[in-house]
Amino acid sequence: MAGQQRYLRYIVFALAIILLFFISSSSSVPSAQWPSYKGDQSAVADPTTNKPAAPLAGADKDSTATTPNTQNGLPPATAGGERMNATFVTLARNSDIWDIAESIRHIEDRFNRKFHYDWVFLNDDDFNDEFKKITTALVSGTAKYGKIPKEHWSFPDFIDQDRAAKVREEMKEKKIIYGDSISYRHMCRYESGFFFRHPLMLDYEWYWRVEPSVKLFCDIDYDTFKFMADHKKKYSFTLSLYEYVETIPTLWDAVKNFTSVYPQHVVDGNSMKWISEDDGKTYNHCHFWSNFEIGNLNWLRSQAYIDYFTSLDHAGGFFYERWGDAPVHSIAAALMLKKEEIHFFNDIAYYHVPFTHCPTGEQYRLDHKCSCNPKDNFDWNGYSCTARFYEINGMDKPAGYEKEQ
Ligand SMILES: Nc1nc2c(ncn2[C@@H]2O[C@H](COP(=O)(O)OP(=O)(O)OP(=O)(O)O)[C@@H](O)[C@H]2O)c(=O)[nH]1
Ligand SMILES: [Mg+2]
Repeated sequence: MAGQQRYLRYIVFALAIILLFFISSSSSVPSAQWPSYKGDQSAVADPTTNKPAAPLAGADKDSTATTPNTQNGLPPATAGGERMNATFVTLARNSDIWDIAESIRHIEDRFNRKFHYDWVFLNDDDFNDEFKKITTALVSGTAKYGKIPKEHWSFPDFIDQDRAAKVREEMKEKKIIYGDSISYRHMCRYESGFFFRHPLMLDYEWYWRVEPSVKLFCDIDYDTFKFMADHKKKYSFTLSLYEYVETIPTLWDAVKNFTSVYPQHVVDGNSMKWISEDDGKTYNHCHFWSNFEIGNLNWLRSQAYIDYFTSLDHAGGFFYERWGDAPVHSIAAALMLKKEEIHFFNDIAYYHVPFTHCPTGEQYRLDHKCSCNPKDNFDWNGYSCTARFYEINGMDKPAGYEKEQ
């Protein structure tokens, strides 16, 4: 009887072992014994054609199949080296949350996940918890939230409210984009003259402006802030174009008034030729598109820039017309910086509706894993001022630019 029981116990034990073997071998979690793609080059698809790749001549079959393509990629997980005193800065409303989330993802994936620079968010209202929770989670540096003081986002007392209201009505009838908007005007004035003076921004020397729903199309494998510092740059752009004349009819008159009162703020060797075809008599409406900017905050906080902004502000055009911060910043950079202090970031592939800057040159685009269509590149289009920037600076246009015209 005892022998029979022992026999039964052995059978149960053996069945349990067999059962365990089946469970472990059918598990979906790969084990250490998971078969590798060892040497089987044909199993790996070529991402450009989606066809099986041909084995690489002389390559180590064991490693090429699974080694990620990191050639010319971003620097290591966290880039070492000197850090700059820099931050991203975004002006936004709570309702912009998902559009700014998209922009942050692009900037982080293509650049900041390696550098972890801070991000300052500014708003004329309080940011709500949802906005803060989502953006904090997305930013790899420290996210900071600031409220704009009322006096930086309201009508100055020297503005005639009735006159401003009449202008908005007229612009609405003429169907000028944002022509009837009060908040858009506060936004343009704030970006022109105040964001760099917000208490949160005073801690930094460099900024990169980011707007909702922008995209980056290529890896940026170096520190752009350090590049600016090392090369003595103060302002930069990716896209340039002609401003909508109806929004700035008297801006150039206000600029000329400023330069006559403060001739000392206009520097020798500036970019006047970029913004005027007649040595300053008239403005040709070229401007850097300021929804993207990497720049130096100390320049914007300098006496020269503050005098410039204050002078323009008193001319009233932020409210009696619809002056944008793009021509305001651009004219300042063109007149108050030396030519060499303005940088065109050909390598930052960028989109803000409706224009794209896609770097000219196929090899660059391949090396930096760019996903933009070169046909969308705006640079060599007749409505862009970038060719003019190359010409006045005596720069050679990138090889192949003619094909993109
Ligand atoms: N806090 C706040 N931010 C604003 C307001 N209006 C615009 N902004 C922000 O200011 C920046 C510029 O505004 P946009 O609406 O993008 O202006 P735009 O680029 O000329 O026009 P779009 O083609 O609509 O992008 C963006 O970062 C906006 O989020 C506002 O009333 N309050
Ligand atoms: Mg925008």
